[in-house]
Amino acid sequence: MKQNFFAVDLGATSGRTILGTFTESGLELKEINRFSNHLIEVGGHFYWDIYALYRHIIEGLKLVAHSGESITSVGIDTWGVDFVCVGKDGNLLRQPYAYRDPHTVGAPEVLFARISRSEVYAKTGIQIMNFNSIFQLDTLRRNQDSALEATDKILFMPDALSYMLTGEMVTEYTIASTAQLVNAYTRRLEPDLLEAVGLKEKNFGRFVFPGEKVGVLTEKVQKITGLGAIPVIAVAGHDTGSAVAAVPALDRNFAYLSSGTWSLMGVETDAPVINAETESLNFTNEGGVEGTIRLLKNICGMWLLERSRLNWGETSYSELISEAETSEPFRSLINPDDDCFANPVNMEQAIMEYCRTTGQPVPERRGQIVRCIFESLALRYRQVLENLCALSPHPIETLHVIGGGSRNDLLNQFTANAIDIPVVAGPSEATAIGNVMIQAMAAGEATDVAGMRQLIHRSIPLNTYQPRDTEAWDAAYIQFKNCIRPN
Ligand code: LFR
Repeated sequence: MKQNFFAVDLGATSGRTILGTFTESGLELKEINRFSNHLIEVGGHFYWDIYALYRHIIEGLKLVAHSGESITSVGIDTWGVDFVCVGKDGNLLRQPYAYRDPHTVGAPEVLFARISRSEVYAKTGIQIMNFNSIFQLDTLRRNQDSALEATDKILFMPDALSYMLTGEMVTEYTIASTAQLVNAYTRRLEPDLLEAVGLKEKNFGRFVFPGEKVGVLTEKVQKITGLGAIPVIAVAGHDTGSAVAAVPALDRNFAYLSSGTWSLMGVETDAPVINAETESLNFTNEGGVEGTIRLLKNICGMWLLERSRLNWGETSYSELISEAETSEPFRSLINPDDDCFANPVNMEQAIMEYCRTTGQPVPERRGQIVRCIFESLALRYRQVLENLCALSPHPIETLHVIGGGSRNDLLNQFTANAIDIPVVAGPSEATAIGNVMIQAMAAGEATDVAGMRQLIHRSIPLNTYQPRDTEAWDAAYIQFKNCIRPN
């Protein structure tokens, strides 16, 4: 019988549900619903609306039920690090804080007074970013946050939504690894780190790995959706973990760039790579599927454009890209990872201000802003790739760009030019595909990731970009390095 896998893929600015089915010709994906996701600012803090996300998932499930299609299982992936507190009675205690909330600025240094930075990094291999759950939890603890004080269980976003659907509480490994509370070697929650933030293992759900069953839809959910007791599978709950599982590579000699709100650039390894270099360069070792590790770095990605675009009404991406294409090259550059771009009130102004204070021409037109963003991203990719080449256990011959950003021809070409190796772009729905893959493996319809990658390689159209104008990009790289100011 034909098996349909219902993938829920939630990003920081938008979410979608997708029905994935394997056919003779490969993998077929049908989008069921797509919706926006917003940071909600209340009293100077930023939250996510988990109930709205839940409602969209229910809507998606209903749409499939009404269409008469069957669903074999459901899997949920989301962005990393954020979580909800659940009380003893099973109720969610507050909407989850969003990782861009400024309450964690300076939080790592406060924690490191009790447990050193090197010890935290040596155990987890996770790059220090102030929004990692460990720092969020420590901030809430210091602030005597009422939700944390009343919490019985902490559930990460995908696990919290699975809980709302099934009533079962789990802690899935890939999403937990983003928290900086998992030991990279034992692949379990690390008691010393839990203790450092005042928690115990009993404050988390049953620990599971991708492919394990969370539970089945509760009777209430069955009733409102019109579906049966369908299993919910823990996929790679971390979106980047699902996306990288779907890189259409046939060997290991590649780097990937998972391109969405963030640009995640890295390589896949069989074991954690935790040493003095990875620590000083602040590279992360996130947990992946089939025991793999993603040695990568977060780069501020399409967030720069998504946020700038808020000032530009309904202008389409293709219009903005063509305006960038006809703008002057290398007029002004920014460091995409400068702190000033983390959550500015006005992104366009923040970019202009950066150019002004670094003595560069200030972009005035939209096309100039967009060109500045794309060129700066491509040059930052080059910088991170240089580090990766030194750290990676494998040679890097190709860059696979996956995710929504892989549809951006201009940026793909800029990237190939900047890094001077070929860029292979696609699939753009890598995260949903990875999510479906893990469900298919759990259902016995697929055997392993390598086989799935071959299938994606065969059945999804990919575009290759060869490097061009490399001399001009070499000169621009020097210009880029000169415009970087200390964070
Ligand atoms: C991408 C992502 C990144 C994570 C960031 C914040 O969507 O999951 O991997 O570092 O969001 O959670």
